[in-house]
Formats: sequence, C-alpha cells, structure tokens
Amino acid sequence: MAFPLTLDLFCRVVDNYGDIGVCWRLARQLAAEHGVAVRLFVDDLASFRRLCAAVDPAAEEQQLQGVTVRRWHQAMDVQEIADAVIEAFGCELPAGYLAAMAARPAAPVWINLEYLSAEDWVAGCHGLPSPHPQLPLTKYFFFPGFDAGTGGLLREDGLEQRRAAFAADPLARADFLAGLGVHPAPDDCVISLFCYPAAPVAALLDALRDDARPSLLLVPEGVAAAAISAWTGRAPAPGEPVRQGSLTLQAVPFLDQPDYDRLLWSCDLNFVRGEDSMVRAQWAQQPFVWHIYPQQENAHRIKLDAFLERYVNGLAPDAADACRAAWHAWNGDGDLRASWPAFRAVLPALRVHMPGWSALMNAHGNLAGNLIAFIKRIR
Ligand code: TRH
Repeated sequence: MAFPLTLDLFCRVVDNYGDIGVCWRLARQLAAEHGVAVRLFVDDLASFRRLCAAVDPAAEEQQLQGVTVRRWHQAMDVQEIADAVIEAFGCELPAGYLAAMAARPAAPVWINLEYLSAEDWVAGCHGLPSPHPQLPLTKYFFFPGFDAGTGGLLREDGLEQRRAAFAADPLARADFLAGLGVHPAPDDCVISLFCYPAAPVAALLDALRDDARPSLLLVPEGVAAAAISAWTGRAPAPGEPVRQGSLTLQAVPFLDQPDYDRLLWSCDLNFVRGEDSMVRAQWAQQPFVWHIYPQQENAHRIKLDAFLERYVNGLAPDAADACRAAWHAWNGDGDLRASWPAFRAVLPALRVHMPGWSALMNAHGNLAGNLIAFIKRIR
C-alpha cells in the first residue's frame, strides 16, 4: 500500500468520555507519528469539546492537531472511502458508507477496535476476521490488551520523557497545581478522584477524614458531585476547599487530556475509571485504584480480577492483599473504610512497583504502531 495511508475512524459517544477519549488519542497519534491522513467522524462534538477546548461543536468539518474532524450525522455525505476504516467499539458504520466500501476497487482494511480487557481469551481473538454476510468485505477484530499477542495499549512517543522531566522538576508540579488553584502542604498525600456515581465515595471521604495523615483530594468538576455534596453539605466549587479532619477536598476544573496527564503525574494516588484514564494512570507510574465500567450481571468483576491478578503479580503478599481488598471495596465488594488503612500503608510499596509495571506494559508495543503493522499485513 502506498503511504500516506488514509484512514477513517468512526466514534459514537455512547456515554461518558471513554469512546471519544480513546479515539481522539488514537487519531492524533496516527497522524503525528505515522503520517496517516486521518478523518475522525464523531457523533457528539459537545462531549469531545470537554477533552479538547478547540473543538467547534457546530462545525461540519474542522482541522484539529493534524486530524480532520467530521460531524457524524444521518445526512452526512462522504465522497471518498479511506484505505483503512476503523469502527470504534462496534459503533456500526453508516449503511451508505459500508456500501461504498464494498464498491471501492480495492476494499479498505476494515477494523473493529474493541474494548480493553485483561482476560486471557483476548489474545486468542485479537486479529480474527469476520466476513460480511452479504458484501465482499471482511472485518477484523483488533483488541487492545496487556500482553503480547494483543494490540497493546495507547501510548504516544515522548510520553515517558515528558513525565520523567515533570517528575524531576518539583517546580513544574508546584506551578501546574498552582495554576489550578491548588497548594498542597508538604505532608499532604495528594489524590485525584475520577469514578462512576456508584463508587463508595462517602466511605473514602470518611476514611481520609479519619486518617492519621493528611490528604488533599482533587476532584474534577462534575465527578462524584452528588456523593460529595451529600457528604460536605454543599456542591464542590473550584477555589473553595472543604476541610474535615485530615481531609482537604478541592474541586478542580475538568481538564483537557494533556493537563489530565499532568494531574495524574502530580498525585501520590489516582482513582481512575473506565479505560483511557486507567491506562494513563499506569503510564503516570503512581499507585492507582480502578473503578471499572459497570456491566450487567457483574460481568465487570471478572474483568477487574483479570487485571488485578496481573497487576499484583510480583508484589509482597501483604501489599497484594491490601490492593485486592481496596480495589474490590471500591468496586462495591467489601468495606472501603475498613480496607483503607492497610492500603494506605502499602502505597510506598505500590509506588516502587509502578515503574516496572509500566515498563512491562510498554514492552508489547503501542496500540497505534501495532495497528499500522496490522493494516500493512492485511493489505
Ligand atoms: O469516561 P469513561 O467512563 O469512559 C468509559 C469507558 O471507556 C468504558 O470502558 C466505556 O465502555 C464507556 O466509556 C462507554 O472513562 P475513561 O475511559 O477513563 O475516559 C475518560 C476520558 O476523559 C479520558 O480520555 C481521560 C479524560 N479526562 C480528561 O481529559 N480530563 C479530566 O479532567 C478527566 C477527569 C478525564
């Protein structure tokens, strides 16, 4: 295939920010690092704008950081079909576009980008073809993942250098936090919070309030708002910290993706959720707690444990147990307040564990590079 490759990436925002968070990150990386001419079709530009302030929610087409962003709607007219087409998270391509793909002299490489899971079956399904029942097209399933044989994780060039430079420069952290109106005391355990509404936030706030050591909990606007209002008696607002016992709670703005990375780098512990923030927490190399996207019949518990067992491998038994108990409790299985002291005590061990874990995850190549290699192989 002649390069530059053209690639169309379709993203339907089901709920939350993960769909567009992953697609936007992937689109930028394909354009910047692989010279791909990317068109990103998004059905909800307002959600997109929360992650990237430059997005014009009314524009049919706009250029953003090397990517052509198109508004995806019923009446959309697409003239040319790209060399490669990615349907993110089974979002189903428009019928007209699919027919045009089939009519193209050389069929495009058609990929369904799947959700991230650490389950063992993923490597066996990664890359499998699925012929279309009527059209002369084959769709391939591309799975991100945590081991060799999967598509790996999204990680852009230079990320580790930027993180390491930030970590090596105490002024960079202080300046960044000060820009958010945050001024931690030297002893504060600085914690970021991003979770779904079902998380036992009140139990966490109780635990931090009663902890012997001080904590500064930073909460992006809109996150856990109901639980925090109920606990503090008022809605959290930036610039108005709430103090109770050992806890200082402070709202911060919802950040764009690069600044959200800086927030993760700046914290001693990060509560993250879903898919993309969970991956970024691993590159941040700070201890983290994952709130997994809830699924029917508790299917997410299997996914949580599949990841957790990989992650605690190599930790001392007490650290592994404390981690399991806190993560389970945070995901609705156990008492977070009871498990907090042991978890807090093993944070130094988790901090030591993170660089090795991050390097291990990076050893499988990054998702964008693996995707390009896969596309070349199919062609
Ligand atoms: O928003 P999410 O809950 O997305 C979820 C998951 O992807 C889930 O697997 C999927 O099924 C569901 O969407 C539809 O969590 P996630 O994946 O962490 O995405 C959040 C994005 O928001 C991520 O790119 C980080 C970004 N973010 C910021 O840019 N700034 C912020 O201040 C915060 C809190 C997040």
